[in-house]
Amino acid sequence: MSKAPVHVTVTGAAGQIGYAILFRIASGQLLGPDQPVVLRLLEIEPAMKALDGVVMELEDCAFPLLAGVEPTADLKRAFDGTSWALLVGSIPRKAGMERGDLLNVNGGIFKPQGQAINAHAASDIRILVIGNPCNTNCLITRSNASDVPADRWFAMTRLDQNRAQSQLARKAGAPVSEVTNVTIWGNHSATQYPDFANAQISGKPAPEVIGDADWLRGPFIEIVQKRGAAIIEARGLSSAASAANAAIDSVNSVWRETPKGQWSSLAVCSSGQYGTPEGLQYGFPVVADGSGGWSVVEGLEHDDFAQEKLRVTTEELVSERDEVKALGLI
Ligand code: NAX
Repeated sequence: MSKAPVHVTVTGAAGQIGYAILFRIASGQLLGPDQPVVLRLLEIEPAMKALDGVVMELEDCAFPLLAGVEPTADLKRAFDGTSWALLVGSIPRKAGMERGDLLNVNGGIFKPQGQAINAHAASDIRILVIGNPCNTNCLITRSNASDVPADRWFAMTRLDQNRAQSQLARKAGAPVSEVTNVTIWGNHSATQYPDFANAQISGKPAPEVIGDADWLRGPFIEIVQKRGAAIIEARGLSSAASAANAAIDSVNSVWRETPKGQWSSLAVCSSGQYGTPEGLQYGFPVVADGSGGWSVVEGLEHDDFAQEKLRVTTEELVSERDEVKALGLI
């Protein structure tokens, strides 16, 4: 092993997504097949015993790239010297919970995590927020870590992108690898806009290949927006392996160079692109340069239908931001 290990923090590590992602990180799928990693695993006290079991299983895999594992319920230890923080642990919305309650309870998780990242993480720290509501949880965390530059923060819209790609491929009868340039605009929620109009299938506009505008504007969007609920209905549990997979894809899309002419979906800190309010953690098409830099793809066109979808998802993110501001979380 010639490279120095990179420290990767995963919060909520004893949960479902934790169980699906840790083994993939330790096997080299997050940061590459020659990059040793140290896993820093954060859990709450009641889940520490379960986490110990996961750590035993990690040991039992004898991963050559796994240079260390640090299970902890302490924020300082969890983020000490870490270069990638995958914030998974959160409290999802439960039946009867108002949005304000949800944002407040998550503020109690993400505000101190932001402060701990600010105080203890490595200077090259990058953060991907997966725990829902992930855009606004990311906003809360970022707002409490003022020394970490805004371009280091990402919230996960990649699962929605992957879902949309698969649906388009299926409808077109094309291999999923031929579907590119799918953007999830706005919030990772039921208001997200999966942009079929700018997507491509084998390099051609997806609407032209599919030839069914009604399906694209109706069932397609609805399937993608409600896929999470459909999985809960079928499995009795929320998406975990596909969410872990999307987190791995998201991180790879930040550090690897984006293939020429393509882009991927990430929610990043808006600097006003496409007329969005600055500072929102907003789903955009993003390209990465392969050395840690990235930018939002500009100049994509939106017709009236798309503009209305963007208006709705933007409005939702603005109202979430207003609520967390009123709660004193940002
Ligand atoms: P689980 O309930 O299986 O696991 C969550 C874990 O987080 C638990 O082990 C819990 O003890 C831990 N936890 C709670 N508070 C914590 C804290 N303060 N510090 C550290 N750990 C804490 O949920 P799981 O299925 O793994 O999902 C985790 C989150 O991902 C949920 O918020 C879920 O809504 C969200 N998702 C986000 C997706 C996305 O595309 N952005 C898709 C999948 C998933 O629904």
